[in-house]
Amino acid sequence: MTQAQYQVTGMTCGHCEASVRSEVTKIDGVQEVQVSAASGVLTVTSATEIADEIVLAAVDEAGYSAVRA
Ligand SMILES: [Cu+2]
Repeated sequence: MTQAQYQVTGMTCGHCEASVRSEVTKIDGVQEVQVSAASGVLTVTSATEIADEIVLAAVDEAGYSAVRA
């Protein structure tokens, strides 16, 4: 099991969190997604490491931008 953290820009409320969670949860192999609009921190738990590009693309799909923390 592996965890990766990202810093997301632009989230302001629970709806933003839900959008990001929804897109990132769709990624193959993702087991748990924790996201906080207050801190901007996104934590992705998966069985095996997921390429940053895939997570960043999912965040982009939700309408936000992120960098690996
Ligand atoms: Cu929002």
